[in-house]
Amino acid sequence: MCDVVLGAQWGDEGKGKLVDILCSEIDVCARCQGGNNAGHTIVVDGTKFDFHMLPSGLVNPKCLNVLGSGVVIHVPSLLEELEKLEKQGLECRDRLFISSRAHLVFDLHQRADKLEEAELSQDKKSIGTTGKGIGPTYSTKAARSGIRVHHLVSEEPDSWKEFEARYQRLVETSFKRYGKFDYDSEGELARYKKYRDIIRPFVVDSVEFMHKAIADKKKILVEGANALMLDLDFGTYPFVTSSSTGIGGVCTGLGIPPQAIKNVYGVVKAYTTRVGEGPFPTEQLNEVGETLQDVGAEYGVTTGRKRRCGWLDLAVMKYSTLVNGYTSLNITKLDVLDKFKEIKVGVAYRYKGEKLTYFPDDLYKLGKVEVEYVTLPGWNQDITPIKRYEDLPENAKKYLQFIEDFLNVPIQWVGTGPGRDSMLEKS
Ligand code: 2SA
Ligand code: GDP
Ligand code: MG
Repeated sequence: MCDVVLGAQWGDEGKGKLVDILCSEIDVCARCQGGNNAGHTIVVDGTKFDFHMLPSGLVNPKCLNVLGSGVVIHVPSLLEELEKLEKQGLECRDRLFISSRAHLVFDLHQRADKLEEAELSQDKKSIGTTGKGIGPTYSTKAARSGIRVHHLVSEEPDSWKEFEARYQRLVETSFKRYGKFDYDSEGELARYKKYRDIIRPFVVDSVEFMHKAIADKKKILVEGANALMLDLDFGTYPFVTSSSTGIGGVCTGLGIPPQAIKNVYGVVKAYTTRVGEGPFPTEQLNEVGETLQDVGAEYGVTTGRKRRCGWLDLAVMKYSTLVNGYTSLNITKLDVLDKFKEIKVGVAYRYKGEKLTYFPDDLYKLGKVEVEYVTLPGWNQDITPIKRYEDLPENAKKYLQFIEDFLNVPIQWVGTGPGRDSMLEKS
């Protein structure tokens, strides 16, 4: 059976940390969507590991790691990340498996990403992407002109010729769309010719790999990247990423049936952050937001951008719970709220004075809602040394109970710091 870790808000909830902790008892850790736009920071005994493209399960030496067919792969970044992790002492090469069906991200896609953003910015409508070529790669995938890993590593006669032809078509389509720009396509092709042999040993049919692992009763953990509110269908479109970041992406990105999924862990930051543009109803453009940003060290792991901050939004969480069906929650970064005298929680939206009973599909509406808040007392205590849930201050427990009651989903873990040992399990 597979368990799944999913981001429940706008990302950076601390999924990587939970994945790392769970992976001590996991045989296979798999990513099903996204690319190196993701950023997961894991802290082990004071050493910080940053993951972008690779699964966080690599920190655990016994865990095998898979990049599924729904993932998009920028080969040079993957190799760079691999080398960096190896320099930090992680033996990764024998434990990494890449789906032959995954699509390749070329530098070309990254250029297109930036050109697209520049175009949108003229009307002040940029998405605030990470610039990693994610949108353009999923676009070429959907347009059926993308290039997959098996195209790169094939040893069939003429396969390299076919790869070159597909690549040239991508370049030409891009020139048609954005106008001809200066681009070293020959240089890129030459690099890919070398990557063929480097990448080939990692490549597997991930459908076969996953189903064998299921049949062998291996413990599998799926690591979600980004989060539900960035989902292409269910997020705050168009201010979203271009993959299925919710529960659906697990099946479409790994080729496993829903019956194979057991627990769905929703990772929820005790407040809310968002990086990039788009509506954010509980955002605090004031001292509260600045304190959350500062105390929570809220900077993008991939781009270094400051994350926007605000109160926990349970209207978002209610919607996210509906779509993903969490079986339990991990509330993270509770320690960041330690010094607040009062803590607000968004519980509902009003539009034109009327309470909304659903999460708005239309960004125009979402941008205009008024948030109804409940104010809860803070605990004004450093909770970082606490090692048992029972020992949390009463007001912290009340805050957590409020979330649990509102969403009707049990809280299983509470994060009180970035390290592995700063995770309280609720019995
Ligand atoms: P993209 O690059 O096409 O996926 O961007 C589209 C939107 O998705 C948001 N997005 C993210 N939001 C939070 N965290 C992400 N990962 C990095 C991190 C981000 C960083 O862990 O900090 O370093 O800036 C991530 N990746 C994509 C993005 O901001 C756009 O709103
Ligand atoms: P992810 O994308 O969901 O994996 O999250 P990120 O790694 O992008 O961002 C979460 C950040 O918060 C990382 O720097 C973590 O080390 C840190 N973090 C995770 N859990 C906690 C926690 O409970 N408390 C504190 N203070 N930091 C945490
Ligand atoms: Mg992140």
